[in-house]
Amino acid sequence: MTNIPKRTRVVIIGGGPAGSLLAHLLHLHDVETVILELRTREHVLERVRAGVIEHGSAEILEHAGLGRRMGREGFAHDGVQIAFAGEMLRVDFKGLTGRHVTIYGQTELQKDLYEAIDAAGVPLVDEVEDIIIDYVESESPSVTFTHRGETHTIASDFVAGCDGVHGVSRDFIPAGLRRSFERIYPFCWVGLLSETPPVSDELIYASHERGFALCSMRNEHRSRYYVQGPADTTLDDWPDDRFWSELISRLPPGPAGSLVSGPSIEKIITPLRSWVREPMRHGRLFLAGDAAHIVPPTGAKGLNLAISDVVYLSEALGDFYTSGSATGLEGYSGTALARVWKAVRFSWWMTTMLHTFPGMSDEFERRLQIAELEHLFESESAQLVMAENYVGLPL
Ligand code: RFL
Ligand code: PHB
Repeated sequence: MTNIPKRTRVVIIGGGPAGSLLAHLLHLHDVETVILELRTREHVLERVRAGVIEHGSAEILEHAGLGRRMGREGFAHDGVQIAFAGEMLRVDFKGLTGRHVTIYGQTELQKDLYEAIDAAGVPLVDEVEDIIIDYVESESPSVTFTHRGETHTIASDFVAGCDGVHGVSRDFIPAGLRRSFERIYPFCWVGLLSETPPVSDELIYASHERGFALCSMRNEHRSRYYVQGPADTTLDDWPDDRFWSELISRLPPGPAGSLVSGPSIEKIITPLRSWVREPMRHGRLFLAGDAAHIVPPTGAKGLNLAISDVVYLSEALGDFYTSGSATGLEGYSGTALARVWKAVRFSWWMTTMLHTFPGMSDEFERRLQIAELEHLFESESAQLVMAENYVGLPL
């Protein structure tokens, strides 16, 4: 039975990676928090999502004492492969930037985070409903919610909205003061997880007339694959056989010939969109992670942005409690959004370059796409730009 306090310093809404990492980082600054999560702990721990952790994100997790299992079980990847017109280009992250990415499932990171907050004694109240945030323009905002049929109110100094794309906290910023920016892409990804060895040591991003494909992994025995599908597709359209044959048809002969298929252990449909909500702060309510911005998964940036947001926010709150300075808190939205928009641009660029757009009827955009890919294949400077964005821009 979770003990629900009446007061805390920071109420965190949402116990995904943004919310639980924020709680952990604030604990390291000696700042007390409570996490309110809509779903059960088991549900949060079972969600299959991201796999690529930027160089800087991995360093942050290590410095926060969360790197032990990631160091043991994660894989450092020094580059990725881009497949186009039957050829493969290796973008050499290590050679170009001296940095790499780490392949470590979000599911594993979420386990590490819940272990850390449990060890720190942070209260995590799961299955909360009907969140209402009051008095965000005052010095004492409060959060009221229902838990197992009872209504509770927690008084606080600050509220952090880390409740993801379907969250409610961002709507407590008054309508007249907020703006959204959105681009919906006319396709989705169908993702499949299988107990099969990965087809390649590194990720393969494939551009093909039949549509985009991605070969990723979780470990030596577990692969994660994606294929582009129509925007209105459903899982019924994708029995395993169709998925595997579509994937293989989009890969160059080498990986197509060596790919090992097997029964799916999980399958999802992910719509692709870019969306940003500004500002990320109003009074004492702060937004972080998917609650404020969504990027298409092509650039592998969503989890990494959640991490950078909460680093900025925890440092600003840490400063406030140690020195009384509100400078970091006042600058939070601008600082976070500057980094967010660069990731939005990169994810849009990767998505536009690699997918087949149903609207490419006049062939102009297709010609531009081919020119973009050829330039990437031919130019080390273009590869450097991709590499520095993929491994992660500085915080
Ligand atoms: P989350 O993970 O959605 O967590 C939000 C939490 O808030 C809870 N919640 C509420 N709690 C209380 N009250 C309410 N009213 C609530 N409403 C919701 C939810 O239950 C949930 O637990 O957001 P967060 O913490 O901001 O983390 C963001 C990341 O999860 C997300 O950006 C990434 O998974 C995106 N992503 C990737 N990111 C990467 O950096 N690298 C990748 O390789 C990568 N691959 C991916 C991805 C996302 C994917 N999908 C499924 C969208 C691949 C895929 C297929
Ligand atoms: C994944 O492994 O799930 C993954 C990897 C790279 C991406 C997106 C998803 O760009």
